[in-house]
Amino acid sequence: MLKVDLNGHWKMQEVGTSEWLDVQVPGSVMNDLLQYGKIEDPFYRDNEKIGLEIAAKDYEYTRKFSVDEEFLLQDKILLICEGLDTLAEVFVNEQPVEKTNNMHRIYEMDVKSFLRKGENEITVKFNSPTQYIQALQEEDPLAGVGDAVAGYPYLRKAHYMFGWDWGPQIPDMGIWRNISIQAWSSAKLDDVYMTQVHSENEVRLDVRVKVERLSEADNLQLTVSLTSPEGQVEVKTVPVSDVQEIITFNVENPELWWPNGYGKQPLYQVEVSVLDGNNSKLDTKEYNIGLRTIEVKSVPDEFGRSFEFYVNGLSIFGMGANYIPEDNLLARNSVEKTERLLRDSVEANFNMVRIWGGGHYPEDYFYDLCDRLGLIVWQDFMFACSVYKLTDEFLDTVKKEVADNVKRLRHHASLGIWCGNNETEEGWVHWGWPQDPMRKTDYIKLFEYIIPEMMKELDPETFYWPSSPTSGGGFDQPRDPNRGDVHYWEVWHGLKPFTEYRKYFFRFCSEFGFQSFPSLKTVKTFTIPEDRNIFSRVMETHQKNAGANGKILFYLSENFLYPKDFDSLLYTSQLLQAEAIKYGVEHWRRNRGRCMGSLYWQLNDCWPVASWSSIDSFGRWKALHYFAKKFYAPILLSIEEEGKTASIHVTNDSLEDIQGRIEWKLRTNTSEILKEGTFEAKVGKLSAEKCIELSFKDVLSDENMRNTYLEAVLIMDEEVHSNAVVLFVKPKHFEFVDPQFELDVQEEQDQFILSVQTNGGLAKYVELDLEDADCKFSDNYFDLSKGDTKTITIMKDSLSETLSLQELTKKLSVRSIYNTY
Ligand code: BMA
Repeated sequence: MLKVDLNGHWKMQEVGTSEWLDVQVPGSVMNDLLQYGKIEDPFYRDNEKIGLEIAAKDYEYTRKFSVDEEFLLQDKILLICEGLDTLAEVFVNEQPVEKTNNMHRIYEMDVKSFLRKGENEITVKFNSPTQYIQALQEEDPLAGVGDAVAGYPYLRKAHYMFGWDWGPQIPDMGIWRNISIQAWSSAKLDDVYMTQVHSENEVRLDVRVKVERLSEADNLQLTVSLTSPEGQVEVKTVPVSDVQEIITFNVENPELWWPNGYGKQPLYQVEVSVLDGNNSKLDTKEYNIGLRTIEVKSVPDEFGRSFEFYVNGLSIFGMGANYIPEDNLLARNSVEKTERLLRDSVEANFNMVRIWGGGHYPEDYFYDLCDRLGLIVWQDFMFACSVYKLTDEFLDTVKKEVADNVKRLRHHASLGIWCGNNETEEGWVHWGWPQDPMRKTDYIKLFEYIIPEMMKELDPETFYWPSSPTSGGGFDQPRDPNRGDVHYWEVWHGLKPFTEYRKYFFRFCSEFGFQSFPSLKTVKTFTIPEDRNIFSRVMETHQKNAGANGKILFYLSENFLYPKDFDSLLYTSQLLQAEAIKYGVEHWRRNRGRCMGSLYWQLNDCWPVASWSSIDSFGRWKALHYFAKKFYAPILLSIEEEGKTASIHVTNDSLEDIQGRIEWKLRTNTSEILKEGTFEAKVGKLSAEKCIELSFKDVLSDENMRNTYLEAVLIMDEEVHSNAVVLFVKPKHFEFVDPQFELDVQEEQDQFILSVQTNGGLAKYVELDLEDADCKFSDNYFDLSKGDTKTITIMKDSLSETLSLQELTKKLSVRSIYNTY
């Protein structure tokens, strides 16, 4: 296989102008214009409008490259475009090669007849995506979300680029993935597909290989090597016949791959090569695989219909969040940024991420990271919240998109489920779309017939689920709380109180969420001081969910006192969000067994915005992410308070039965102990127990409820494993006292150690922060009683800049809810 890499230096211009810019490919139009200062930062203040101005025009990219005689002599020469966004016309030496209409596809174009020896030229012209969809939408309108440019379901381009209820309307375009020309003769690897059969202490790995070969090629050999995590290599060689070859390895004592929290992530390497008669390699492909089974079981049971992930036969409680694209300008994505995001997910004890259907299929490195980190991937196909019209042309491109991506991703250890779409069945049933029977039939055809039929061929090993949420399909009550997965939005969109979560025992809650503002540091990046009021035009531009700033204020009025300033409002909004999600997750984890998963909406942001994310677009952890680290801990103590009673629960998602001591204290606002108790608790592995029910009817009056709280800790091997504090009234009615913080900072070689104490009484939601610098605290937004010392570490490598002990101490601030009013 010979290759001419076309990544790198290209020229770009707006069609019809004459100023060519020197740019990098892969890249994007808006990123290029931004680099040259031709446009302002579209994320700053209300610059978002630039997005649609740019997207209304056409752009072209061009470069020269050369090929030699040997290259031209090859039998097959293919231009391979791994990602063209989206309406591209490709020319080689001014001759039209192909037109594209799907950014999710990998295009292979035969360019042999267009090339000449020496210098050649390639030009890729991108036509305006907005003009295209507007024309089709005018002819025959398709329903979709109101926050996006109408007509977006017509184009196989990531929907969120056209706007979403957290995303700006910035539909960038360009050559967003690798581009190259590859040439070959005699043979190349066409398709490699691996399956595993697990039995006791053995895994049979079948590597199926299809070789594409030209008629005259014979004496071809196929070699496949399997390298264990320890580096032991087994090689098998077979002659290539005309049919698919199956090379089998029997791996004894396999090292199994497990999701985070359940074991390690050993990876085996598979290398497949086709060799010619002289034993020289014609083509090679490499894969990292994990030996594991992942099944999803959704079967009728006493509650309705289950929804449960099994890994290596073990039933796993899915814990994680929904992932959206990381930027509107795809050129700014990087393996480093994604690695940080996914490592932060693992730090918060995730074992799963759901790739939501309104974005794009992530890069290979995303899945490599999930393989290495133990994150099960819930993979939506890229359809969301919209009506699709299944014309022949649309169906043709969708089928190719499905095949391209399934073949690209099916070998990953982390791949747990394929899901047809996001909320499209629910849209049909609940969102008041015109009930056009043709389009409804299109839905069933695509998601319940065509794609599942393709999956039987392409990846029968991975479970396919037609939509999220669904009870199984066929427009049969997709919101049924007792069947399949559920997106629950009555808290937030329905303005119901957090307590509403406790009314449901969803089988798997794949979406639920609550918005907050990003921190002041992030807000400062897109505002000037005059903008820093949540109802200002600029703040509203960075809030895409209609009326949502009012919603935050509504929930605020239910829970907290009116905050004294803008920054306190941002902080309290994050506390509301963290409390809401914790309320739901703890409840579902207490009901482990009936409910088997919670994925909150949403992990990340694609720009600085008020949203449901737990990590903002700068990678800053909101209060929710610190909360997630605690509420997703494998061993979790939680308190379910109700009036003047409280029960203490322990959820044990570890693989060991546990035994520990639970200590509880009923305390006043100044942390005096009114009542206390200690007891031993035993909780079996992979289960949840209500350990004790406490009634405080004798001690709690309507008056002292306002200054009394319950605290409980789970101690195992003399170490606190999990702790909880509950109030018996809303925080706004609790009589907090001035905590009078005392802070001490010590420096060690790799870390700073902070000790926090309060001299007044209970400090709730204690937030540590650094002025004009970032770092990760080992814990944050915690509760602290008088008399206790909280020790927090800051690893030095998590600091955004090098700081001395003195500088860090100067930048360090601490506050709690008491300090917001
Ligand atoms: C769900 C998601 C997204 C949306 C979010 C918040 O519907 O699937 O479409 O952004 O809720 O409204």
